[in-house]
Amino acid sequence: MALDLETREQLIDTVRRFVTERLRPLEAKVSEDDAIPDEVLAEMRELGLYGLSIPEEFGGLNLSMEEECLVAVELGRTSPAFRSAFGTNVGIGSQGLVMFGTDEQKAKYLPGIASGEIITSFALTEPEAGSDSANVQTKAVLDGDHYVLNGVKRFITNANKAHLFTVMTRTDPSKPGAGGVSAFLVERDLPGLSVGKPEKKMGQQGAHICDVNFDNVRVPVANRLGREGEGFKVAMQVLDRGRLHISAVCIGVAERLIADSVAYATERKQFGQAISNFQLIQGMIADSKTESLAAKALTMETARKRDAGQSVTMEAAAAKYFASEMVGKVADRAVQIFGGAGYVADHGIERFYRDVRIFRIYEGTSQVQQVVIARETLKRGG
Ligand code: COS
Repeated sequence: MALDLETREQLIDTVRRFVTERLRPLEAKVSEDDAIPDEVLAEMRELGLYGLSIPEEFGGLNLSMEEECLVAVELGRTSPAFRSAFGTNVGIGSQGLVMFGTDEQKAKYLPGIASGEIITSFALTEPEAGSDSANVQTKAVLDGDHYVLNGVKRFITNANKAHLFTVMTRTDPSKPGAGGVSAFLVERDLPGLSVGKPEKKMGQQGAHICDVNFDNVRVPVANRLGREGEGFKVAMQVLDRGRLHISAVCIGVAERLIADSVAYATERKQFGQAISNFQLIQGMIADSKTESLAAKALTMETARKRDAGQSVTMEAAAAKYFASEMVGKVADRAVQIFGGAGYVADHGIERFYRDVRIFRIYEGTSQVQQVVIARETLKRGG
């Protein structure tokens, strides 16, 4: 349900101030320490950031998709690792439960997810199932009133902190593709579940991804999400939504980098004047601004369509594709405008350049988005 305009503005203003005053000064430290300070995580909980998308009856803010995207743009104006801390609770870690959960499942987990006491992760990817996510091999075999899970999940965001995983498994080995996949809510402390060490990554230090191993993990039948064989649909619908959220974050990062580039170009002098006077610099700023505005228009229009109840599989893929490629180009131009200063660590520009690279990969690579866009367009006949 949409907030009234005044409340929406207040929320956006609060998030903007938190980002500017609290998070931005910590960017270099978080990157160096590869950790977000506990007191900052506590403040995020107090602000309600873990519960942005959770229905009000369970303690969340129940934002519409458009509102969530507006907030995500604000959150994008700082290191993306900060958003990642609660991003799984807002998106891929909680939305399977919100969309497909039973009343009992929702009552059990959603209040803790909204408050941030329960951290969630989305466990789809496996060593042999990346873009081909219908190929999941993690098995769930029915045994009385439990399923027994065996397998490995890979690159799972926030797995090191998570209390609850949405896990896509194969319950029907006779169906090799999407039809044999079922989703489960799996609690972290079940015997046989273990989490690997955080991977060393190119960027977004402070956000972590790990393997999750299942060795005869007994999960109650009551924790199945949706029907048997419905797990792939759960994953795809969660991702349709998640892709819009990521698009909005990309726009926020782009706006930040454009502002930083403008500030630097205005102050930096070469050939006796500010480099912002040079048309070749202006050309880069104009391209970044134009592409960022286009990504915002597409993302917000798609969010409003989703709020109106329309299917946005194609449009969300298009937004994610365009926005993630856009922010890659904007980050590259920012390094170029900063020149040598962009390549060294002091201004944080090279850090953003590395941080944004993952946007073209996770929640579906650009190539997967192209496939989704083309398939849907062909289906619709244009
Ligand atoms: N919403 C609802 N249902 C969907 C759907 C969606 N967005 N997309 C697909 N489905 C359904 C299809 O309708 C189909 O159902 P039926 O068999 O009943 O017709 C079923 O799911 C299989 O769909 P499809 O044939 O398109 O599956 P593919 O194996 O060809 O996979 C891609 C399609 C590549 C698009 C999919 O695997 C994908 O998105 N991969 C990337 C996954 C990803 O983003 N990983 C990142 C990890 S999370 S950070």
